[in-house]
Order: sequence, then C-alpha cells, then structure tokens
Amino acid sequence: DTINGAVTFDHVSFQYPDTQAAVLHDISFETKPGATVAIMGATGAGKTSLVGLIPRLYEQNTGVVKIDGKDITTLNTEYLRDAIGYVPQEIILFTGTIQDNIAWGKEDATLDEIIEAAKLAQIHDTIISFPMGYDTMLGQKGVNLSGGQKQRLTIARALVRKPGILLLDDSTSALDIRTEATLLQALRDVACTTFLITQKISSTLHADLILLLEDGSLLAQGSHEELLENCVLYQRIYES
Ligand code: M5T
Ligand code: MG
Repeated sequence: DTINGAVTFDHVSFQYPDTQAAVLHDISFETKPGATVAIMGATGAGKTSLVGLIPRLYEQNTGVVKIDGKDITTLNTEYLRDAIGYVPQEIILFTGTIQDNIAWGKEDATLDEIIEAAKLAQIHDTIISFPMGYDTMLGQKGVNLSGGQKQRLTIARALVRKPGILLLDDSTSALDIRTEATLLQALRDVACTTFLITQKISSTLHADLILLLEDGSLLAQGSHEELLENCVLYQRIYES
C-alpha cells in the first residue's frame, strides 16, 4: 500500500502539553500529490511543530490532518512512519561507513537501494569521488564532510525508504542554489511530496505552495507570484 502524498490540514491547532499557549493556530491548507511545499517564517514561528504533526510525532488539539483523504489518526503508525521520510533539523551522523549511515533505520536496504537514494539526494557523485566510495568511514578516523554534504547524506537516509512524503527541516540551508534546485526537481520527478522548511527565497521560487507562518498562524499561502502580489511580509523577505 503506497501513498500518493496529498496532505490536508483542516483547521489544525496545536499546543505542547507542557506549554501555556498554542504554537499553531487554525492552520488549513491542501497539497496535491508530488507537490513541493515551502514553509517559511521567523524562528519560533512553528515550522518544525507543523511538519511534526504529519508523521504524528505530536497530536493536534483540534482539527484534522489527512493523507490521501484519510484522517491520519485512523492510519497505522508503522505505515505512517514508513510512508513519511523525516529529516530533522539536527543532523545525526555516526562513526561508520557512508553506506551504514544512509541505511540507518533500514538495515535491510540493499546497496542498489542505497545508491538510488544517494543519487536522488544529489550526493552519489561526491561519495564515489572518495577512494573507498560507499565504504568510506565517517567520523574521527574518517572523512569530514561539509555541511551541505552531511545534509544530503541525511536526505538520502530518509529517501532509502522510498517515502511518498518527505519532510526537510532546514535540510537544504547549506546547499547552493543550483544543487538545491536539482534536488527539488529530482524529488518532483519521482512524485515525492516534499515539505521544505527554508529561509531562502531561492527555495520558494519553484514551490507549488508556500506557507508563510507568523507566530503560529498561517499569514499567507500561495505561489511565489501570488505572495509577491498579496503579502507585504513576503515582499519584504524577497527584497531583503
Ligand atoms: C514553535 C515551542 C517553541 C516555540 C514554538 C519543538 C518545540 C517547540 N516548542 C515547545 O514548546 N516544545 C517543543 O518541543 O513551540 O517552535 P518551532 O516549531 O520549533 O519553531 P520553528 O521551527 O519555526 O523555529 P526555528 O528556530 O527552527 O526556525 O515557541 O518554544
Ligand atoms: Mg524549527
């Protein structure tokens, strides 16, 4: 049972159990399968919290989150975790080979699957440029990867599960514009719905949908052209 990756938020509000105020207020939006969704907003606006609701890392207090039209609270958690690739804001790599780092969490992945994920994540060419290729050691006794290389490696780790939905929490911040655009196009080509938390206008240009959060509210949503026309904050970000 694979998913198409349509995601719907219907009047979703959310508050962490240990806090006084809600961090997300009445969020509603809808994405088509395979869409690229950029999420922007200042630090603390609620970007990480919003994407965390999709794999049910947390539960919203009101409203409904749907995947392919199904309320996610009715879906099997294992199925959800398998269908959704999540690249957290904090990168975790461990001492071990590149291959093991990509396969982390899916130890039965074949080398072919690992290579396919690395290609999609735009990191395969870098890996094969190392003398030991996929057997290259990371960590103290191994190579030191650049920030952007580490980000792509963790993206490959999420892609090895062939998810229908990919959540990238600031995971392209260290990539140059061209590499990022190639990555987003590759994800589009395999019809993987991608939520990209970003501070860069370059990543929103080609998004099908931009969600602009301010203090937990959806200040504006639409395409780059629509927001440029209708949203003063977006204009300001664009011009800065
Ligand atoms: C939104 C609070 C946080 C902020 C608001 C993860 C987390 C966040 N918060 C908690 O109370 N408990 C938590 O476990 O929620 O935070 P966010 O969603 O992390 O915001 P962001 O991703 O837009 O910010 P940043 O800095 O990553 O760009 O009030 O205190
Ligand atoms: Mg965050």
